[in-house]
Amino acid sequence: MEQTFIILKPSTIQRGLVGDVLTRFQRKGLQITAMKMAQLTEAILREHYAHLIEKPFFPDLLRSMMATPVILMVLKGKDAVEVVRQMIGSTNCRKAAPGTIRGDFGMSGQENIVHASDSIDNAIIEINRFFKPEEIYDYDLLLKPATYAPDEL
Ligand code: IDP
Ligand code: MG
Repeated sequence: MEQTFIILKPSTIQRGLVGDVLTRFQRKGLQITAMKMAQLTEAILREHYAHLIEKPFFPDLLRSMMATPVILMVLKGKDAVEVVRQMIGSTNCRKAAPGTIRGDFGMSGQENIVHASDSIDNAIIEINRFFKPEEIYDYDLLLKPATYAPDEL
């Protein structure tokens, strides 16, 4: 099954929303296969946000992502990359649809609660950037037969 990479951003830690966001992913039926707290560095953020380095807001984005430690996660499920992108909503929380994580929990374009991989290829790159193979756990989710039909497994 597909895996995707998530960051619970510093604003989520500061605002006490870690449990609420995590609950949404778990209730959906996604499996947590890796999770840790880490202080991100400028070097790793320059890799992770390479597509944004030339943007005027990049220095603010760096400061924001290093303001506190973050929580890094890998979530597993059928079509997990697309499912999670739909769950988080549009980049700007003020434009994100109600019912999405950003639409329900945020008011900002920058302080937008959560990062999630935007493609299967990027998910693989990002998981490898932030996790060692031995930090990702391969275990059986006992509720799987109640979560999926046999032909979806
Ligand atoms: P995404 O997080 O929805 O994939 P990206 O375009 O990859 O959006 O941007 C990465 C992060 O950079 C966003 O989540 C947000 O924190 C920040 N960001 C993107 N566009 C803006 C902007 O116009 N102003 C301020 N911050 C932005
Ligand atoms: Mg992105």
